[in-house]
Amino acid sequence: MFERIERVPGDAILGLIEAYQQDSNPQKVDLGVGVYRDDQGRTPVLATVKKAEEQLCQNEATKSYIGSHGDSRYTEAVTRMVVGEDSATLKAGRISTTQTPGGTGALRLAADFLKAHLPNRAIWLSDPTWPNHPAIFDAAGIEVKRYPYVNADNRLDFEAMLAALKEVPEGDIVLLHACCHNPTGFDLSEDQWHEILEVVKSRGLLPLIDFAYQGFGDGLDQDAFGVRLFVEALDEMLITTSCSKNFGLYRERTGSLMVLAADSEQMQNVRTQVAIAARENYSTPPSHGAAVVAEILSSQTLTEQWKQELADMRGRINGLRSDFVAAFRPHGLEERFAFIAEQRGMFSYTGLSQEQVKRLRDEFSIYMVGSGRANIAGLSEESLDYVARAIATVVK
Ligand code: PLP
Ligand code: TYF
Repeated sequence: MFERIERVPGDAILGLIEAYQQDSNPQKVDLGVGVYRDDQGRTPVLATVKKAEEQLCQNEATKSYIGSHGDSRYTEAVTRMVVGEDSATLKAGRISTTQTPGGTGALRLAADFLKAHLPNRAIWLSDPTWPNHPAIFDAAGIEVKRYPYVNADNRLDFEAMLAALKEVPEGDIVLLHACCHNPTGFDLSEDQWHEILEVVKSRGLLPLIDFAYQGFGDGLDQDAFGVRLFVEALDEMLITTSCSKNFGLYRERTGSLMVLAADSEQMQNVRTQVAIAARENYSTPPSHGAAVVAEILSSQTLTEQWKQELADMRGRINGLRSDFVAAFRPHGLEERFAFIAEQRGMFSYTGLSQEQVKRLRDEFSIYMVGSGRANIAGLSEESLDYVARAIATVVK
């Protein structure tokens, strides 16, 4: 029965991990998969996560299932972190939060919920976006469409984005990246968020904001600007979140789906349907990562320490961005690559072609995604000059 099943290439981003591991060049540099790295190229467990785990190990009383919506200590804490302590929408009981297996699980849960209850609506994604976005919505049976995001000069094309959104049919779903846009690193300014909001309102669109990098751009509150603006201005929207990056919990699969409804009555109705979608998908979420986050966010001391760890990660990335631009100076390319310091989050769309990316890999053992996306956190003070020189070579 399986003889007709064809082999397919795996995820291009994850495939880079293996290719990099097999490269024996001691100068090799991994700018591929989006995980944070320290100056030694490691992705260590955060100290606050270790402490929380020790406490859990001592105190955890059961491994019995948690409910479909997960651990309320976790969901309440992440909701406050995302929408802010003073959110009127939160106080009005209009937000339902469900713990999910990572941000990816939240996206799939959102997709299944939307497919079941709002059929025949397309979802609009930025072009480009994270490749798993179209894959997930397509797999759930939702039609995927695109709005432009960058222009031919590799800059944010806000005018084109806005113009395209003004043409989206009423009631369609629009996916927006809250911050640290993957793969480009280009984020919306506060004014631009306001402009998008006006279009969303006037066309009656349903926003789904993917918030996978809170705290990796400019700060926990700063990165939430667009999300909070929308949460207080709209009756209905969805938010997917992830603790993979900001708590470094990648493999523990820790995320959430938030659904906003017009009033608390509708929120409760929606909530029962999200639970059904979860049950049909994976039943109940894994516990450990969310328990760690709850442990940290319920202790003032741990929270302060975690915020410092997060600030250190963010500071290292933003420092590398300006140092990287400076490393292009001896090659006369500082101006050409100045945009790297303006981008936010782990990723930079470098504007390099597929061919140039291939040369970097073949001739210099520098690995980045074929689209020209580089994980800035994969650089180190030691490799900056080597990478800048290699890029100077392939662009000349
Ligand atoms: N959304 C975006 C844009 C991402 O880049 C990622 C991955 O890192 C996710 C969602 C989901 O991440 P995870 O499933 O690891 O929490
Ligand atoms: O874009 C990235 O590199 C991260 C990690 O299937 C990732 O978001 C990449 C591919 C994938 C899952 C996670």
